[in-house]
Amino acid sequence: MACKRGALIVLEGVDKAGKTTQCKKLVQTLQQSGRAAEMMRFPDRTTTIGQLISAYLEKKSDLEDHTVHLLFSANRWELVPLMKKKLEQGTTLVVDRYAFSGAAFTSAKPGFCLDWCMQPDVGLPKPDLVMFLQLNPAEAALRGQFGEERYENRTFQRTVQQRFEELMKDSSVNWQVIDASQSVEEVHRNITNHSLNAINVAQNQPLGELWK
Ligand code: NYM
Ligand code: MG
Repeated sequence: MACKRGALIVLEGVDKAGKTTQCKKLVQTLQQSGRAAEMMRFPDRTTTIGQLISAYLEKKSDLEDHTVHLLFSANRWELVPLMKKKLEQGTTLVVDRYAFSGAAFTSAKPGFCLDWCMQPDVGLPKPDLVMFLQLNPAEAALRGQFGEERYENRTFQRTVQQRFEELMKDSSVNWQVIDASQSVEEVHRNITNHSLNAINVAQNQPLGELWK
């Protein structure tokens, strides 16, 4: 019998919501329960394209806005063969940001509409579950200062949050909103429950295509 496929699970949210911490904890819990699971993150700064993106985010280089948007998308597409292979082998992928960050961040810039920003990512492997870690700006501020990278300021993040809210209206995507103001352990419990459910459902379904 062919092995059952892994689930594609994505965590999204504005900066400081706790995505990275929760991705790591989820992978650990899944592995401890005997399930194959691996973490990925976008941008993946290790590839050649990822290094261009990283230099841009660190303000070491300037890139034209459309260009960097397409690089973020290309950085996902270049990893699609690997993602598909792992999923087919039965490994669940826990992904820190995906196409939703791509569309939300670029469309928060003047002159960009959400629809244009979504197009380059149409047809990517469709997540079986997207959890949006919801944290209000006041709460996020309590978690400390933003870093030095591009986009890490309050006005921009407020617009990003609005763009995410637009994206969450799309019922073709399995969105779950998680209250990220709870304790790390409480958030983790919520995320684990949703994930186990998604893993069960996904194993009997073909992988979908995003926004198609
Ligand atoms: N970002 C992330 C984008 O602008 N477009 C994308 O497609 C993705 C995946 O990069 N502020 C932004 C959001 C973040 C920044 O992410 C780097 P991280 O998770 O801090 O490395
Ligand atoms: Mg960050």
